[in-house]
Amino acid sequence: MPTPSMEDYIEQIYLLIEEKGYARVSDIAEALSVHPSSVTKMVQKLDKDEYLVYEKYRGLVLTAKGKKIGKRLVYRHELLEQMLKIIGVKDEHIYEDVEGIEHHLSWDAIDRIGDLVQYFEEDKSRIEALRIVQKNNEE
Ligand SMILES: [Mn+2]
Repeated sequence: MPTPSMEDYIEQIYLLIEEKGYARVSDIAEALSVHPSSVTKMVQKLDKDEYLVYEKYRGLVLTAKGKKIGKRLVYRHELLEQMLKIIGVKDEHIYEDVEGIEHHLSWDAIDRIGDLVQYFEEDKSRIEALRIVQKNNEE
């Protein structure tokens, strides 16, 4: 199992490859606000653990295992953003809150949150009903 830090890297590398077709050490460093030397170190570890293949001059490619996990990590991040939005968390808090919780939930909890998001999305009047509760609690 990847550590939280490894998960952040795999997630970001997956996103970069999806968006740009490649992931450079400098892009990863910028996206994660870390020093390029930290990226190089982590990329070597991820290579050793077979999440990716790192070739100094050709760049970096996710293995099937890396892609599979990367896809789930991006899904988890997006699902948690959706959930926080539905329950009415302010936009300016959503990204940081997701970064704070995403590594600490079981996949069971993620699947149940998936059910919850589906429950609200299937019938928007449920979201409106929640907003009424929230409005009453404010007063
Ligand atoms: Mn994330």
